[in-house]
Amino acid sequence: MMKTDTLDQIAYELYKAERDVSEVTKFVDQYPELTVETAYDIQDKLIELKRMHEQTTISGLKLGLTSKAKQQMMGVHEPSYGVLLANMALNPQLPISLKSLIHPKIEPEIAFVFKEDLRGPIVTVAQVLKATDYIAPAMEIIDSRYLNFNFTLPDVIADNSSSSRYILGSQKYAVNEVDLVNMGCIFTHNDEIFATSTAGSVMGHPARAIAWMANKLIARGQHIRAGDIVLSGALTGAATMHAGDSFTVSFDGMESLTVEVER
Ligand code: 0L1
Ligand code: MG
Repeated sequence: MMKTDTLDQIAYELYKAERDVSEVTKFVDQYPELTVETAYDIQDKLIELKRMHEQTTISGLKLGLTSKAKQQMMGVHEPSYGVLLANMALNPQLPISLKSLIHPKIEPEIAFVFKEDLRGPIVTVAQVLKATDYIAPAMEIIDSRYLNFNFTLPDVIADNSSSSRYILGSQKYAVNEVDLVNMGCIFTHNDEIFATSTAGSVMGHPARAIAWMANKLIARGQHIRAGDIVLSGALTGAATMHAGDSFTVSFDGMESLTVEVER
């Protein structure tokens, strides 16, 4: 069992790393007893710190590590989740400044916005779809606070699953307007194809990742709330961001979403 003071201290170090745009080294080296469950306790503390100091509110949740490729890379068998805050939302009409980010990467996602609460422990894909108000193309900027993105599963969970910023397209789609298994996705970087994928690359169906999360959250007394935005997991690998870059995600049947990085 790790002491509460230690959990508070790790949460504060992660908060400070983001605030000061600096990196930390992974905590499992120092605390090999750090478990996934304890890491979610640290994540809760980190979110409380950010809400208090940044005067912001929770806007939703994100899935991470949903692709088999990323899970194998990290030697884990399950995804992770993190919390989205209102001040992480960026407007796609405005160029993105990298000034406050450490080593940002960007990835295409499908956002689900909920009209009903969704509580585990036996949430199904059908229930996720029924509780969804609309979906929208999205991108997530991930910016691990760990040196060189070097971490284990508990480390990354404590660090709010590397979440940093998110961008939603303005068009809304009903869940039955597109094929959430076979829908193609092309992710371009400076007009060159960076990667292609299909919606089903996220655990066979992005709503399956959300069902997994709803079933995990209830064990911590938490749930998806009406109004929440949920990023359901990356469809491709993440692209490193540099000044002047442009990124576009085009999903079959949905309006494409482009973001530009400040020069
Ligand atoms: O959203 C994600 O898939 C990121 C989860 C954490 C892994 C990473 O930082 O690469
Ligand atoms: Mg992501």
